[in-house]
Amino acid sequence: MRLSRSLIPTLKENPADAQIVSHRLMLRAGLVRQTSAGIYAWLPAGFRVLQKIAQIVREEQDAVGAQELLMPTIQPAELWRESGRYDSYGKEMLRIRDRHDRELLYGPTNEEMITDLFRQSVRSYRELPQIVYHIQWKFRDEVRPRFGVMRGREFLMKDAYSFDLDYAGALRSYRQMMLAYMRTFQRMGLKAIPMQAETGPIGGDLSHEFIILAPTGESQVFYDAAFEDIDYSASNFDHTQDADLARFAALMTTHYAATDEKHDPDVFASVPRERRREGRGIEVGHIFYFGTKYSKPMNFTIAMPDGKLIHPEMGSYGIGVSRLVGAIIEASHDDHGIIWPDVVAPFKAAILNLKPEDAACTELCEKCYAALGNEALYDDRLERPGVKFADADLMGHPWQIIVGPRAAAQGMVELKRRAGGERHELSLQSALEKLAAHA
Ligand code: 5CA
Repeated sequence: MRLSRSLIPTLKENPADAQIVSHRLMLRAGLVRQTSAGIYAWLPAGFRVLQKIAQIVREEQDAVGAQELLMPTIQPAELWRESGRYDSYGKEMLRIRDRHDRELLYGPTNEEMITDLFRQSVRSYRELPQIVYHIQWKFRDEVRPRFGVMRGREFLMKDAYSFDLDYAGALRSYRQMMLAYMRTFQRMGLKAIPMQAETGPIGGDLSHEFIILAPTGESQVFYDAAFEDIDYSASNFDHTQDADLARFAALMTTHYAATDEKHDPDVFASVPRERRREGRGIEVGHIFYFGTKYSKPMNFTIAMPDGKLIHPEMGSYGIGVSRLVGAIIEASHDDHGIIWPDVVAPFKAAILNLKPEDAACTELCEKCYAALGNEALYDDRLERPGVKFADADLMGHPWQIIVGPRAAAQGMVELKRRAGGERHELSLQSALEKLAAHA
């Protein structure tokens, strides 16, 4: 992309209304713009990050056998009357009437709709277990939307739903999701800790929140520092083997970790003093086991081998895809701006043309841009070098290829790594090779 013709409106000054660093940087780096309270437009660079995060989430859901589908954002009120949540959900639910005076709502979550889809066509024990998921926009009319995309009203969520014949099966699905979640967050360079949590309006009796530690987080958390040393790289866990899942779940749940709602000071006191940690965290995911809470009132039954009918055991599993953009920035920035982890960066590299009116400079930049294509943001603007340096640091591209007239005359460029800040002068060819090797 050529920056001169991109909708990436960077800002020099800090926007007055943004209280936390990720919100400030998302506005300043031109990733998003607010269109109504708690509702954001994703501009080209921000949308690239959102899509990269969604793709990692998708790959890890697929890897444990979940099937992707897409349910609509608008749902009929009747389904929610069946579960009893139409009234209990309260003012957070955006209720709508169509021209025929039919009651609809903009979905805050999809337990009812997926239960309805399953009961229409799944009848036999032979068809279960199954896990399905979608990545879809949700709306919750939060009283106080704040912190940008971290607590929005419209936000992108990955929500998965599991259907099993019995508790043992439901527990297996729960653990498979827990494994998928740890792999997902790790791939994004985040250290998430699963913590016992309240179930809230989703309901049920087994629930974990996945928390990223950050001083600006909305949750107060308590945990055993032993967690920081666990190598949960998780590659040695096979999601199809119950023994592996049990071993993984034990690793995730042995050490004390709880949000303030579930915190038990007496149990926490049994953690050796030097390992007790207390701090703030951002909830990037939340998983729930709730048994027959929806399948029973919605009368979804499955025929067992002996002909008996049972209500399937269910769970639901959410990841805040749009919230993750903010959470990653909270975890990875410095005074100059964002430092994107390579895997979610909107562009792998920025090409900084320090003197567009210089023929050698521009020729080398064009060559570089042709080689990198869509992965590069080419700063071809007629701006001072200082502006380009500042914007590139602000936007946080993992690499900067800096092309000035003196070195360009020799076919040389400067390659800068955003994290760490090392710079090396080398030929364009070597710079491109270095980038390729870093895939
Ligand atoms: N149905 C369940 C699981 S699919 C559910 O809705 N869970 S949730 O309420 O915990 O939401 C899942 C995730 O969405 C949260 O962990 C959080 O990361 C994200 N999320 C929730 N509310 C917001 C919001 N207002 N803004 C941005 N992200 C949000």
